[in-house]
Amino acid sequence: MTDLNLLYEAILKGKKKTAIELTNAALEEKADPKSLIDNHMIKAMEEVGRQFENHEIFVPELLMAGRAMKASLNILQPVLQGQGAGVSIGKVVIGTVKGDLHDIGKNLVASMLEGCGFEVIDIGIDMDSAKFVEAIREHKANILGLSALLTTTMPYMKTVIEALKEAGLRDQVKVIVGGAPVSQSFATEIGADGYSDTANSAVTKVKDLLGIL
Ligand code: B1M
Repeated sequence: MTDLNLLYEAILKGKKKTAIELTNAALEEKADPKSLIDNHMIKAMEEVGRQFENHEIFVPELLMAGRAMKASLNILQPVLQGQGAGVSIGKVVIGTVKGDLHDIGKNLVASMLEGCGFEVIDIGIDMDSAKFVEAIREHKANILGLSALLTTTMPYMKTVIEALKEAGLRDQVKVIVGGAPVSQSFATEIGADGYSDTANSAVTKVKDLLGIL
């Protein structure tokens, strides 16, 4: 059996190749992808964040850990997405807001939503309000998901909500916000419809907002 502590270590130390090998091995042994993510991979990123904050590691190590995490997630995402194949219970446009390059959490939220039957249009990172408006118009989405990981970029979520109002689209979409510095009180303050702190609870929140639960 694969020692999943080694997966935690591989991501923490930014060893992409090892992380890929261990993820593949765990999948072959029928490990649950959600459990791998929640119990090992996210925990490694939390530790990376702690070490970065304490100046024990620096941006290069942050980058390497991020790459190892993404490589493992890339392997797991098709499995998560496949769990909801063939159905569409709603259309979600999702992206990370302007100035923010963090996408691991956003990608995870997108995969979980897809795995639960949503059609997801992921427009990427560093997105300005015009891009969000354009995507909602084009895809006629009924949910907008905004992600931000920096205290300096989260205020931009409000700018996007204001842009939706100006474009006359605010009543057509429910807006859900998330990311490490975001909170329920911030979501309420900026006029978002929902907030969630994890990818799993984002699915429940989106269903709740659409009255699917
Ligand atoms: Co950066 N970074 N980073 N970083 N980075 C943080 C966020 C930080 C908290 C680290 C720290 O100091 N402890 C800190 C922010 C401090 C602050 O604002 N208060 C920070 C900083 C400072 C920076 C730079 C400024 C560093 C520098 O250059 N000096 C720089 C900024 C770049 C930019 O965006 N303009 C930077 C850069 C980077 C990398 C590019 C190197 C890399 C990102 C790689 C990538 O994403 N492709 C990176 C990483 C890896 C991190 C940490 C270590 C890990 C983030 C992560 O992926 N977590 C992070 C520390 C931490 O968060 N503990 C940190 C795992 C992921 C699964 O969790 O993204 O929180 P998370 O997503 C969760 C939930 O938040 C939620 O669900 C997800 C799954 O459960 N969620 C949603 C997320 N989005 C959601 C949307 C929803 C609902 C739920 O609805 C739509």
